[in-house]
Amino acid sequence: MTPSYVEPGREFRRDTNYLSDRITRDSEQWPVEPGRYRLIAARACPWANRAIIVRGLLGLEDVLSMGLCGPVHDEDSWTFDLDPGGVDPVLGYKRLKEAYLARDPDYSRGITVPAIVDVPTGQVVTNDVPQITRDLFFEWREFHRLDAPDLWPEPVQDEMEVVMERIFEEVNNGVYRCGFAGSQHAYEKAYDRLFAALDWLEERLARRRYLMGDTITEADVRLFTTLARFDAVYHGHFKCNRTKLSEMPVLGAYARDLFQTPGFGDTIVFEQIKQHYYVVHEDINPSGIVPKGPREDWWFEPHDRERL
Ligand SMILES: N[C@@H](CCC(=O)N[C@@H](CS)C(=O)NCC(=O)O)C(=O)O
Repeated sequence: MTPSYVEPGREFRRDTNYLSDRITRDSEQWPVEPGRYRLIAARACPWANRAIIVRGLLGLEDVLSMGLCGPVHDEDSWTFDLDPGGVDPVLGYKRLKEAYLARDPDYSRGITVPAIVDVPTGQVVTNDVPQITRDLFFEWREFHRLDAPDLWPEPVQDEMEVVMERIFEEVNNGVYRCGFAGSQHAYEKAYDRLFAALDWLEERLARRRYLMGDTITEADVRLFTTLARFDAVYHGHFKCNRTKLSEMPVLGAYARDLFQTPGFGDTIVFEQIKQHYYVVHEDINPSGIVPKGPREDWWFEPHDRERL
């Protein structure tokens, strides 16, 4: 039986209970160690996309390897169907589930990406989305490339937390709240909240190139992964259709600016993104048909954001 994402009559509720061990410099069990861990992601998933972007921006590719699951999955969740023989070459697994069960044979919650796996034991260490990128920045510093961006600038950290919280609640999760609403009322409430937040961002970004000012931060990474999927998936599949991203002048140009920045657009594969949402969420798209559009050339148009 395929899973159902909509709970009839209810607002969408996200499971944010994670396997929350941390890989840190001074951890006895899970110390930062080059070559020891493997990030498991999927190009389709916005939460995994954050980790892919941050790993790349910080230049951690040589110390933290990455495995990628294919875009579609069944009730047993993510598989390594993109790899030769359908097996992750490092972990030897066909399914990500095997790494979760290696950690806890009774594991009964979501088999989610991103997840970081300890290669020697084959166990998931963490699938804690916000903590993963935070730790890649603060705990793996010794291994960052020399010109790595400062994704958490000290002077704006407090304000950044507030901005990121609102972006998570209203935008990153807001699109899911629209798409998986279990009643007309829940959907309309979710839609209003989402577009109120996008209007706030449209205004905020009219005055500055990036969310926190002149430089790219973690907050931009978190917003980008939702915006990148907006017209391709959320506008139609999740019914977030007051306006397309491409119809919002400021937010659209901001998203294109990031997309054209090395480390952002090059992580996006629209075909996999569309396949994932339109095929996996059978309850809201029973035909499983994946739309052909929208055209992708919009992403490469000039953005004129340098003037800010
Ligand atoms: N559950 C995490 C985010 C990770 C997540 O939901 N990933 C999705 C893909 S976009 C997933 O792996 N879903 C698989 C499943 O639920 O079976 C959160 O709420 O922050």
